[in-house]
Amino acid sequence: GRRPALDHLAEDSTAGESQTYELSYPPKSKTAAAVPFQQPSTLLTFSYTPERVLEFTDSALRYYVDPPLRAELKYGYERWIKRPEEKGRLDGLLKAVLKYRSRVDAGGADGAAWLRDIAVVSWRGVMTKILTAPYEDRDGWELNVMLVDGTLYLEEHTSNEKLVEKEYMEPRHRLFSYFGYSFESYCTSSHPDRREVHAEGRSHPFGWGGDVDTNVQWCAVVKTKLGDQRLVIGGEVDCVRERFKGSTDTLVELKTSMTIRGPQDEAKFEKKLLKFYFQSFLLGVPEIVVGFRTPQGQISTTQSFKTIQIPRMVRGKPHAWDPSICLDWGHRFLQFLKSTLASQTNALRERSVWRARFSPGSGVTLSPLDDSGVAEVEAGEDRVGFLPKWYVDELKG
Ligand code: 0WD
Ligand code: CA
Repeated sequence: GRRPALDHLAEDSTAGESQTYELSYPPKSKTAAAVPFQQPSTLLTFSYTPERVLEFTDSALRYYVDPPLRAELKYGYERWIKRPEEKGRLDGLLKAVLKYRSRVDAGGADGAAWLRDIAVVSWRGVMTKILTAPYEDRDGWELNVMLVDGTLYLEEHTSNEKLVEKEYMEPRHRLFSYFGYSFESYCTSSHPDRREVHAEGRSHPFGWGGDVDTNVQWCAVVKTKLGDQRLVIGGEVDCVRERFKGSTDTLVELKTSMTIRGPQDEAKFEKKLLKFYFQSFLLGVPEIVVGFRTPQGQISTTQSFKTIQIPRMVRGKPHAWDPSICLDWGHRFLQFLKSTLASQTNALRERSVWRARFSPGSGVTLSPLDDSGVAEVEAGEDRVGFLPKWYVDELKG
């Protein structure tokens, strides 16, 4: 059963598999100590092809172009090639980490010492959820957590039921999520500084960047530091402003949002800005272009936001949030995971998987999975917990 959250980590009195550790709900009323966050720098980039094959190229990289006026986002919906929902596996990111290691070993990149002391490896989406938890009052989340050679690995836990639920998204919801990808198509081109030129056969609306295939993604892997914790974070990047030479300066995030028609809409948007902010901030993406749309999916205006200026914009507003609260919470949360897992006796530490659960309004619990829980995570695949065996072999080898 649940107990009230404590102010510091506490060990459950019951022994064995049922032990649960808790971290109190992130405070948002107090001011937080400023935990510094280092400007992220790119380790490498990679692409997923239409066949969903990961390659270490920039084949999926897109360039920003201004979208046409009043773009219709529902265009092409029937032709959307939708990637099936999948568990939030770290495989692609881990492949990239090994690739970077091999470049370091070959002398082609520096940072051998740095690589030996990584606190956390995860997707940017996971880190966004963690950091924005102090202001999350609706959606809970669950993570699978492992500590291997002093590094925490975090993946989002998606139960099989949840996966099925996501796959059979409500038609309306599905359309709204398509609007986002459609906007990306209108805003990007595979050639720098020019619009997509389409082959004969089908006449597309002006400025259409090509039909949507969500298998295709361009991802960046960055290194950064939260306080004393070195983080390796991977995430999808929508496009770049200028030719990409490795710097995050040119990265652009694209978003759609409902047109703001009153104070209520405005407050809602300011709340959303918290997620936009951290999602981009974590990868060092300096610019967010928002397409404001009608309920039917027509773009009315676009607005570019400088990521670092967003916190200032919301200060003093009804739905104000303070990023330092999030950074302080994130730092403490990661510390909590690491110290709890590191203090375990061997039996629980080796190949064991932990589950962290965040419930809005109550806090975080952390407990080891039992054998059937680990089996579910391994999904009958060649894994050590949720990590692919090839990765763990390489680490230990
Ligand atoms: O836990 C996660 N964040 C997951 C990530 C769960 C499942 C898969 N992934 C994959 C992503 O698809 C991507 O390959 O990991 C990689 C990196 O993801 P991320 O950058 O950490 O993901 P996030 O920041 O949550 O989302 C970035 C973009 C989204 O853009 P918007 O503007 O809507 O936030 O990735 C796309 C989406 O365009 N995206 C997805 N596309 C298709 N299916 C999905 C999905 N389930 N999740 C994110
Ligand atoms: Ca986006």
